[in-house]
Amino acid sequence: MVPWLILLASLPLSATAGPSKTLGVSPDLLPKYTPSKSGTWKCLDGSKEIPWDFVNDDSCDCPDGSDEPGTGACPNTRFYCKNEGHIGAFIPSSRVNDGLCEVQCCDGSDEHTGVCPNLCKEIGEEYRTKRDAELKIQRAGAKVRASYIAFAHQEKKRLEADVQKLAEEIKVQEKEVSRLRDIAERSESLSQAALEQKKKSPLYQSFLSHNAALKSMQREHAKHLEREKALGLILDTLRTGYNPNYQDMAVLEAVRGWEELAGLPHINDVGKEKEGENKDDTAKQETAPETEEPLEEGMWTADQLQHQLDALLGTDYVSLLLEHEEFIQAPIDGSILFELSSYLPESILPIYEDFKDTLVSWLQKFHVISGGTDGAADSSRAQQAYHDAENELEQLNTEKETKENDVKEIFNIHGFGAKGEWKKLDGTCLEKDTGDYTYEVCLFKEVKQRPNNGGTTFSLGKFESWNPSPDVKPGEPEYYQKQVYKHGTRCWNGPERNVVLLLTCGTENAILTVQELEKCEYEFTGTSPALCLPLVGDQKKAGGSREEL
Ligand SMILES: [Ca+2]
Ligand SMILES: [Ca+2]
Repeated sequence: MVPWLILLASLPLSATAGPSKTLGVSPDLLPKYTPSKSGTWKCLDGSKEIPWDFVNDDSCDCPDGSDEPGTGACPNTRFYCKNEGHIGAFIPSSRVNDGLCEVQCCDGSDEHTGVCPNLCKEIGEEYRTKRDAELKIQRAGAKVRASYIAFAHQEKKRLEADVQKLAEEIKVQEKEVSRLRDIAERSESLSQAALEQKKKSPLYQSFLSHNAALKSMQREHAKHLEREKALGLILDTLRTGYNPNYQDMAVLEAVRGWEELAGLPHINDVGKEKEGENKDDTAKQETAPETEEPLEEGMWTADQLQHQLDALLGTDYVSLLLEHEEFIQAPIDGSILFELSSYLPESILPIYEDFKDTLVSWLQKFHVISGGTDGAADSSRAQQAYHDAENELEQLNTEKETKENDVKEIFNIHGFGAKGEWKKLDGTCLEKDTGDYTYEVCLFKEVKQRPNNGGTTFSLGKFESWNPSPDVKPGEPEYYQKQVYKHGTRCWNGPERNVVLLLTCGTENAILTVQELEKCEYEFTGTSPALCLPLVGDQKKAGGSREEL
């Protein structure tokens, strides 16, 4: 028992002699800094066993330096300051007992007692106040961020609905293109002879006669209108210029007759009329010739005749004839072509059905073809209609593709973020007035510099990417803390202007500072709620899955 007592009593003595054996040891390694029963200790890398007394004896014994955590005796080792009341930190062991107080070690534990004051209480309090304020901002910003994410999902739904609508429109338009192509091909590929044969159709001939008759009527009608106008003028002259004192009955009768026909008051009454007295009669008289018999259904009014007849007369009868032919054509029962469908695999059937009509027309073409040239003039209108329809189809397809890409972009980590939190800010413009200039950052678009007192506005660059550093993984929070805008207006005798925008979490989208670090190299700082990640505790409270909705 006695040797044990001596040993126990000697331990605190040796501990007070030098620094504590665990000085400079980080909390995770503390359990490893205990002596064995025989009073020895193994270096952390296991390479050597040394007496426990050799730990922190200011002499390097272990190859990995692990026996000197609290002194600067071993090169390239770290010293841990506990910093009670604040947060623990590491410093290089070379700074231990060098006579200088380290900022990182607010407890002064890197120097002998009494050398450095312990400031951890004040620093810790200050740190916590600052941190609480930051957390408050982060919490508020995270709420805004959640609304951005909800927006991205709405936007995705909206775009997807648009895409679907466009797909339906495209289907309809494809059928239209196919129909018009068929007509155009038929009219173009028809031999002159075959076309002539078709033109012998009584229906077509009747159309031509109707057309010729209508044209003649139109011409005659125009002539009569001219003539009526001229006669009216003659009679008007007679009406106002004849002398009633001669009592020439033939003239008076002609004047009366014209007045009745043209709805005019008698010339002798014109002067006598007092305002309001005979006005009603006159009005009745004047409107009398305008009341015409009602039109039969489908008949044209004088106005339609004047404005719509030319368009009707310009009808492309050849296209109409071909279209009519296709319209009344019944499927040919028993033909090989139509039986073919029963031999085709199901996957090909819809395509086959779509082009069946075209195929029939082609076969018919080969059947009648005689090597003649086509009637190009007749088919030009059909071609035009076909090309117009095709252009429209192309436009629809482009629009659909654009929207499909937009959908993909929303949740792209290289674009608007994995949760689409940046989509809401696409094109949002933020301004910063620095006195001489106003800087405008349109997110994901362009940065501009506008002089406040007149002058040229320069582009400082167009959006290029998020943080391009190879050390930062796309999708990680750090990735979204930096935006790069490149290829702005070239500086005079210099490079193109460009901007690095450094962002942090904030409740507002704002540009805080603008600096030209080097010629034409700008650094902006700013804040955005899109960077405010939900606090871990808050996320759990909210069920954690809210963002995924
Ligand atoms: Ca040692
Ligand atoms: Ca020091």
